[in-house]
Amino acid sequence: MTPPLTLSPEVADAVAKGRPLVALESTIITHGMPWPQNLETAQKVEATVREAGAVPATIAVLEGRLHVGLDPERLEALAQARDVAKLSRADLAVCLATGGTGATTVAATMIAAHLAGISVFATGGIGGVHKGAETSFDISADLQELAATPVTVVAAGAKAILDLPKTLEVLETLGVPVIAVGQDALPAFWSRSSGLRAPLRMDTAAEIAAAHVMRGTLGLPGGQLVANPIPEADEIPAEDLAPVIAQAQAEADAQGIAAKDVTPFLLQRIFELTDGRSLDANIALVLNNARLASAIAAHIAAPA
Ligand code: PSU
Repeated sequence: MTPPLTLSPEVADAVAKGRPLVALESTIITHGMPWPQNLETAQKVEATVREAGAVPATIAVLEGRLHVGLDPERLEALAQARDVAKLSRADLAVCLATGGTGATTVAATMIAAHLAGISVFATGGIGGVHKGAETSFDISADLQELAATPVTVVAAGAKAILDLPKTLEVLETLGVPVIAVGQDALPAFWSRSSGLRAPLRMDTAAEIAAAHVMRGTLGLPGGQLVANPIPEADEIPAEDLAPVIAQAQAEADAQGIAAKDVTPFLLQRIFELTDGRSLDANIALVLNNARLASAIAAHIAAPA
């Protein structure tokens, strides 16, 4: 039996010809950003990947098939859909086997990208260890996926709503390379620096591509987390955000928000509390990540 995988004609052609491809997730569209900025951003990200010479492959589960590459109509329908499932490693097979529809998180998008033969994936920020995890045990399945599936994920670090020191510790335990791009500090999503030193630093797309290929040569499972700082002009200083994040987190705790609902709740509240500033920054950092991911994909497709 083969997986119920549907590659768009453009993606199938690029895979067959060994052209650079960049996988893109859909949870950021359905749960990460409000309408209509979610659709506008998804379209802009695809256009950015194309301008950079790669082929975008937005991934989602539609009526029991894993789509890699969405046509404009499907992308728009997904962006407008309500109550879409948020799929991670645990629920992907159940959704496919029951003919369901759902958006893919970082974890599920990595699985799909790997099945389709795509090595590089751009997103905003990965999930990680939530604040208070010592009692809630809330740790994103994205971390385990980075340890298991050989896809290089370009993000602006882990989201600043998380406990970043604990997230780094878990990634270290899992053997996931965390590579800051062009600086020593780990970026913190909306801000360029988390104040923590990243375990690794690389300055060029070519180096990052070479490290991806080397992991494969060594037979190491798992991918790389490329932590690309948000452009300076778009960042929100960490000290401006800290009280906002604390308020959103306190509201989530008071309302008993748990499991998969935590991240979407926090992102939405921070959007409201910053009068949309957090969304502008989120869009800017995703586009920035799409550009770097395209350059890495080009180097993997045609090594120097
Ligand atoms: N990047 C963003 N916004 C998002 C996400 C990433 O800029 O909403 C999504 C990704 O799909 C990621 C998920 O996998 O947030 C993390 O969810 P959780 O913390 O529940 O694992």
